[in-house]
Amino acid sequence: MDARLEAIRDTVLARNPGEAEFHQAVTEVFESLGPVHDRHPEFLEAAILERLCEPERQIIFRVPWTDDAGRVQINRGFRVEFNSALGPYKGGLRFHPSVYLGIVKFLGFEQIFKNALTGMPIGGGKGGSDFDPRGRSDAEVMRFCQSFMTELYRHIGEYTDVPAGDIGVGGREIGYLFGQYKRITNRYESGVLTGKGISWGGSLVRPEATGFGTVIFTQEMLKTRGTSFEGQRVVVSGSGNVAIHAIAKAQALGATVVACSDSSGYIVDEAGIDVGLLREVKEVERGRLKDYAGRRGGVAYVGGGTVWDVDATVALPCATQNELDGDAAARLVRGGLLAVGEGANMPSTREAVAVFQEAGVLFGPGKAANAGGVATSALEMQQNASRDSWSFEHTEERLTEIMVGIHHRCASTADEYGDPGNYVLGANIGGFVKVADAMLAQGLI
Ligand code: NDP
Ligand code: 2IT
Repeated sequence: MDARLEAIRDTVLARNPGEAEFHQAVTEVFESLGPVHDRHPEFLEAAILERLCEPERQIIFRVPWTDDAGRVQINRGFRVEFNSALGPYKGGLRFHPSVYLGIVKFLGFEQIFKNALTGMPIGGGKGGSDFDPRGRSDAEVMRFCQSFMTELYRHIGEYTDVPAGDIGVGGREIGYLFGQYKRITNRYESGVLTGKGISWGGSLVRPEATGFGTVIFTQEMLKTRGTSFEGQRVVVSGSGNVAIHAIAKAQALGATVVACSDSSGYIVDEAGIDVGLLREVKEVERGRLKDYAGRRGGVAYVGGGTVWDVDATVALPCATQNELDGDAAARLVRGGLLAVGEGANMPSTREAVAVFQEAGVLFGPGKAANAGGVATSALEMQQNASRDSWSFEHTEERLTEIMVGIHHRCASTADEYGDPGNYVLGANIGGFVKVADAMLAQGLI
């Protein structure tokens, strides 16, 4: 890492102790930014990096609620409003027991650059709670969401901060959150949240957008090697929102997706995953992958272990951060891996990324490859602002244009900085320069 940037990075780490994922995300971005600061010394003079790493606002709050047995439960809520240079803070809410400030800050930091890459007018933010929705009834989830919004509402708004979903937050949760916001504020402010239901201000394609976008981005990478998804053997991790739609799109483009996972294990379905059955089990019944294996013949269920033991030509990590380490990366490379498209945020460790890059594997980092979700959220905001709703075809066309555009921006930035094919460099520099220019123009704030 450039020595000037390393000194700034060390100060950031010391100021934010114990936040390992935030440290990792900052380090990874800083490793790309040396050449930009050679060309733009004004960014150093204006302390752009120091400012970028300090969130504009961090909100931590108590979320009290009662469970179905009448017992009082207390969770912790977060919203980190990281950077508003390009537009209102924008980013999802994660409900998972692992959530703490370091996770919210890593996600919020990544979101700044991701949102910049989309070309849409959105800043970066993220939030969530250590609430675990697993095994909770709808009524419990509703009471939790209502309590969460009873504090959050005063910090958000269509021109201020626009949350959406992430792990553990899907259409059901967005519905309860929107209902409580509307009740407290007495405003039908559609643009305050995205990922809404289609009859009350949601956008077609938003549920599919992250997974579809990841596959579109990966297809663009494959094209640079004269190939496509046709005939590829694909492994996907996770079996939630992003994974399901990545599987569907990859198979629509002619690939066979032979494996996917949840936090308990993984399935191997050599015939290609039956997306209809997967959605029935995961989305309708809120069941486990083990149930999928029980219902479909010829499927192996492996409890525990790692889905990255299954050979693939294309890997799409769509579960969570640091789920694919250096050893797994080396195994995948030995098995004939051609490309990786990150549907999740920071799923590959820094060691894994190094293994992929050294082996010449096409590697699309999350902040570029999974930007289709937030980009379609911005399309939802456009529809809300104009009180309009677009067709599936039109919206998917916009998503495709945006993903092709992000691929082009990353690839051409990597070329410009003398490292063709390095999408990590292209994404980090491409996102950073846009935000840094806006911050310079807006003065010392
Ligand atoms: P979901 O909650 O719908 O699904 C998450 C999936 O990942 C589940 O299969 C879950 O398994 C698995 N998973 C979660 N945490 C862990 C863990 N600690 N260890 C192993 N498996 C785990 O979330 P999404 O599909 O929305 O999100 C997946 C990833 O994509 C996240 O990294 C998210 O930040 C990212 N992302 C999401 C976007 C969106 O629009 N939703 C946009 C861009 C990125 P189990 O059911 O067993 O918990
Ligand atoms: O990580 C992400 O980009 C998301 N969870 C989606 C954010 C959004 O505002 O749609």
